[in-house]
Amino acid sequence: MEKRVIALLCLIALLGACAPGNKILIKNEAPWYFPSVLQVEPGDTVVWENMDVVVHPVNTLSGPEKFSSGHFTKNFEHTFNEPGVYHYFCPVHPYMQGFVGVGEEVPEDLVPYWAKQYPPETALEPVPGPLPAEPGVGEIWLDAQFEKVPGKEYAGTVVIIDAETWQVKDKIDDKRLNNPHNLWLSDDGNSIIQTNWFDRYVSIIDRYSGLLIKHIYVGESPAHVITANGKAYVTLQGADGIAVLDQTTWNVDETFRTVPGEHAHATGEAHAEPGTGPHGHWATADGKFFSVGNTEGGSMAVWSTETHEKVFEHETDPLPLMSGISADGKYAWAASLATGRFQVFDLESKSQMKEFNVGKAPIQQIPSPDGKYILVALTGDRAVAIVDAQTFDLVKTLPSGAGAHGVYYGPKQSGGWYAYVSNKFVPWVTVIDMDALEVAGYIPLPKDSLGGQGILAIYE
Ligand SMILES: [Cu+2]
Repeated sequence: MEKRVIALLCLIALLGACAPGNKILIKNEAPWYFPSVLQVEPGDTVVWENMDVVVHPVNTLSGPEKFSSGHFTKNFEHTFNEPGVYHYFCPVHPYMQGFVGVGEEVPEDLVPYWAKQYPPETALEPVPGPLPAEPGVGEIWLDAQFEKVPGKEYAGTVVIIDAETWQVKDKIDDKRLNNPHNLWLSDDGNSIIQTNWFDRYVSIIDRYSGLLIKHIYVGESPAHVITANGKAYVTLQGADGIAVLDQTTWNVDETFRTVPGEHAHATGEAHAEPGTGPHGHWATADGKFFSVGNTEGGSMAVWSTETHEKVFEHETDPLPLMSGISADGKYAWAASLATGRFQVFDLESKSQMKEFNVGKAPIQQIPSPDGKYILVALTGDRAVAIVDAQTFDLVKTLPSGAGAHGVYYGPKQSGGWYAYVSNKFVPWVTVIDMDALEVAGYIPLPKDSLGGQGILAIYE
């Protein structure tokens, strides 16, 4: 055969192999983009096909040109004309990160360890230290959001730890749990309210039997949940809203929007504009106000639970995954996943009063029950920062684990508090002694129970 013919056949064969190769599938399990690193040539078109039920916008973090898909539901395509390396992510679930190398190879060290392979190499790290010497009280419920269970379609389980023995005593793997992200105790202490971040439902779980007793439609990408005034407030990150649930009937009383009018995606339509993407929130002690981080919109806002009106809003650096508020409602704060900038707002004068760098990639920023400190999980530093809640000075930073994410507090048996810190990419929970401000120990998890995000101590 002539050399030219062979070359042509090879080219046809290559094109045949290339065409489906320019597709990236989006799924609801790690590493979310299949493949997470794709090589193409200038002029090639790449198609993202969303296999999941909720939206995953494609936004560039860095690259020769920037683009943003908006809230597409099924397919999004982009033609890459400028050569170079493109780093993109999902602004709703920011650990979803992928790369397109256009006529250039993607440098290995640019790809985050969790996007490279799953489970990541950190999952094999040995637990760094012993169990806490002093027992805690009650139980710790942990959302192992990435855990895969054979026969269960969606990722995620809820792991229950006995805080007196530090042993895992149960695991909830109901088939309906879909990327369980954040959880809260009902006011009567009988139920756990569990969000399913890659779905449209909130699960109500019986605290004692661990059975899922109700599965309620709330809307796109329910992220965090808190309670106040007999209600549960659930942020709908993909639908730009807050669903208000009655704790007696578990019906959705109403859903108010964090953008004017109805969100187009709530009706199942795609739309081009990015939303506010409300994610993590926190309420005052009297339950009259809560503060929320608008992850996609790059701001924080304080809402009245009585009028459902926004009483304060301020810009933040990109990707604030949460905003907290002091028990007395005097101060609110938010930290940026992208820059580590921690901003504090005086809600009386309605202005920013302080800012500082808290560390790399902060996520939850939870005030301690005694009001003394705010613990900030630093997913990028694998650490947790302790911030003084009166002066808003950074007190110290303690090691936690890869993907440090969530914080919650539970009592020590002899009095005082422990903080429990979840870590997405290692199988343990870090325990901080809030009197000594030191690591008290580590709670090992089953090796597959990765993805630790929402964490809740139940001790009443
Ligand atoms: Cu997403």
